[in-house]
Amino acid sequence: MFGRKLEVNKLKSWKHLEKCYKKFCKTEMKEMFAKDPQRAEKYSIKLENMFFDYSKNRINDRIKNALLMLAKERKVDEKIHAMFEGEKINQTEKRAVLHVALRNRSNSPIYVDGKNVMPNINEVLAKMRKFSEAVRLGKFTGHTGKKLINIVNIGIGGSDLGPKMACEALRRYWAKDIKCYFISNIDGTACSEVLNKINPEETLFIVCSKTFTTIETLTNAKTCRKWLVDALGEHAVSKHFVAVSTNAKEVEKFGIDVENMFEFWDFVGGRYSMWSAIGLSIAIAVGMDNFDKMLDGAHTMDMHFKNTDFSQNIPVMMALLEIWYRNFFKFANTAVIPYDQYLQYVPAYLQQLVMESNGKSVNNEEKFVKYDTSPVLFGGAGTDVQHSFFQMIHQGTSIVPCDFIIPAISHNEIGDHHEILIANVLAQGEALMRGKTSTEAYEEMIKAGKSKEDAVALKKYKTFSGNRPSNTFVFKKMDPFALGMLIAAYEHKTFVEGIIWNIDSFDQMGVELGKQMALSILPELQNNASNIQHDSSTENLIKLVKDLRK
Ligand code: G6Q
Repeated sequence: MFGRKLEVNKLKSWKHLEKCYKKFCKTEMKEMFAKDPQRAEKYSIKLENMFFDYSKNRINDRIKNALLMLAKERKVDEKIHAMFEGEKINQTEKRAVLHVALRNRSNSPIYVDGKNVMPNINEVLAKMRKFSEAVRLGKFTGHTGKKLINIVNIGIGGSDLGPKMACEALRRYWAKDIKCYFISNIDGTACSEVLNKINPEETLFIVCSKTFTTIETLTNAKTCRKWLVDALGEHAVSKHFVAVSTNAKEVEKFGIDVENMFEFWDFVGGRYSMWSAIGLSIAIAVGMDNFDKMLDGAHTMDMHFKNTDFSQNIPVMMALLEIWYRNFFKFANTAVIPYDQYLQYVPAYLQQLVMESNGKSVNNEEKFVKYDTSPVLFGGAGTDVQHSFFQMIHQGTSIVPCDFIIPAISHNEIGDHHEILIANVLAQGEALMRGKTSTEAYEEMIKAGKSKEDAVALKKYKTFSGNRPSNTFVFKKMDPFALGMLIAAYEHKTFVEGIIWNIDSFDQMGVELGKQMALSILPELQNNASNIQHDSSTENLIKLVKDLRK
């Protein structure tokens, strides 16, 4: 369906953007701000309690229009429509892409292969409500009748990062007596550290795996199952283990009753699955009403994305700005910095969303692309990261466009902490944009009492080139609705970039390669015969580790 023959970098709008780049790449943002008092207003969008300021970017109206032309030429609107209509836009896996159906609060029918998917989705949501309420109220108890207060999510990648990020983001909404834990890594430490803290009688394990064949998850689940059976006996399993999967056969084979299974579907990609039953840990921690509010927030963003003119469309503008930097300025990195401790896992979550979706080099016509795709995304919570990688953000030779995320009200308003926090983030954005000339640096030092000699010697080191872009998202408070909006905005941004780059954002061949390769070396480590020929480095390393483990 995406059978467009003209390569993206041959399009008229792309060529026009190349010209725009040549003409404007040196234009200073601070000059554009000085010339246009309306700039902040002009380049910002408000949606419900979310405010998106993109005025600190190296754009003007001409560039914005050229970027919008690119979206038009790439027929972004048609492809958005195709996703919402349940068309199989994941072309390599021949699947529909319907995380939007999971939060389709209007309940309007969405058809895949002629079948409306909404009744099944609603059924699972109802099952999640019933089960999460029973756990929270102590009506569904453990084998010995004790309340289940430790919720352990076992899963990896998309079956871990979303629930872990959202549970942490919404920590202040947790039921008082409930604690959530996440076991993802195959490293035995991940399992041990959790199991050492909890009592089996009070523990519910949620095994999350779309395929139910992922070695890390199954190994961790087996270890936890044994731990539970050793403590409480085989009969206890049905009271302490539930599964979330698309694969009932494997769930049963593992030893979890399918009655205790929450279903999801192959039209939900792993990294887009926290809105499905993969979010069960979130629902138990914060309650289904709050989970629903998160879905409401995401749906609000979905409708905005689907129905709003691109010039005022938050995810589309986010994507176009990134394309501008990635493909024309050749900026290879981007950073996301939430100024909210509870959002500390958002960068890790987005790392997967963005890099797994768009870290591709073959286009939808089976050709290698001749332009850059996904940037490297990194980040961390402010203000911590100001004391680590911000040196590079301010003065490094590579420019890193930043997204700042700020809740105006903290969940923990203590003294003036939050005002100091906000002052920091706003100062960062301003400093990155304005920079500091060597004359300013010199004068500042003289004013602070430095000798002229020292001030001359140091002024270059204290110069900041500025003109470094950032977006700022402001929310009233980071509640479930706001979180839903924020995450959905990034999902759609990623999708739009994939459309423009003409790649399939919904497969993950690289992750699958990793799964396959680990299995090929395992028998050798376990002294089982293998006739696989490795390179000499790998052979040496296998031998070294085996010797050390003797
Ligand atoms: C996500 C990826 C990947 C996946 C994990 C776990 O989009 O496909 O991160 O989520 O590999 O897979 P399972 O859920 O099948 O265990």
